[in-house]
Amino acid sequence: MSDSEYVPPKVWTWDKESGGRFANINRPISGATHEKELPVGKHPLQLYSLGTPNGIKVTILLEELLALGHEGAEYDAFLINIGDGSQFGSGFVEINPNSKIPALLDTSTDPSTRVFESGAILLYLAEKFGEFIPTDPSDRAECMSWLFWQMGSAPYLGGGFGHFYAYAPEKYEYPINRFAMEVKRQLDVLDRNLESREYLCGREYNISDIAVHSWYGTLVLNNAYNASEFLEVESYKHVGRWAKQIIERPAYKRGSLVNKKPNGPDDKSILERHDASDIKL
Ligand SMILES: N[C@@H](CCC(=O)N[C@@H](CS)C(=O)NCC(=O)O)C(=O)O
Repeated sequence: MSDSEYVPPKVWTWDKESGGRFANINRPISGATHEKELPVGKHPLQLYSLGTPNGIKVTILLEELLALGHEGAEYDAFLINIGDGSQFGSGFVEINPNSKIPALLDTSTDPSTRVFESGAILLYLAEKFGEFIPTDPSDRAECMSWLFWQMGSAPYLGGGFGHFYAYAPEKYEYPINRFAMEVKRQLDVLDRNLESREYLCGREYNISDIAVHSWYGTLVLNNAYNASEFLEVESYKHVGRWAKQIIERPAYKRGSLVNKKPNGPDDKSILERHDASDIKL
């Protein structure tokens, strides 16, 4: 426990400096901070995103769809730099009033269709192309269950554990304990499910695997928060097996490179994607 006890004031006030690594972008108000039109490329699908776990869900699915030959899944992926506040530009806020990446504009419909929330984007694309989502109602329900499980669970991992373990200005024992326990419980939920199933819903890879892998697969492969030892992620053997299997998929390899700043000369990450040839593997 911390030595100094915090006593909440009667009315909360905004302390601009208190947010740790994200102090300069987090605000208690929504809406645009500045006028900025979004660029529009040549393809049917316009994605405005960043290569975070929520962002790569969409580019991985798009690459899977393209690998199956769906030309309508061709996309322009524009970079939204959340570190410099681009999510608060007026054009972005028009397609996502919640000011968070990813956001998609489907220009093949009349009028164009906006979609925000990564889970909603996965569902929209899976339904549009009739892929990576089961048609049988029971199987579909299982897929939806794991998809929504991810959407409800990941904030404990990212906003809770990741924030306090990796980004908060100081290490506080209480929230780290609280969220480490929850994340380990979530990993155990996944591990027990994957003990008897190849993928989350059985033998078919679907959008729920894409969604869950981007957070929990990334975590067990030690690509998030440098917390693999702390959380003993190797003990979740079935999650580890599933996570390693998925990163071998060509579409995963392609999609996970998009909207990321390359980290050194051997890193094939790309800031924007406007053509299949932009990804060089
Ligand atoms: N539930 C949303 C969460 C999206 C989200 O949190 N995006 C983060 C990056 S991973 C973001 O844009 N943060 C910017 C901000 O909070 O201002 C989704 O799944 O799409």
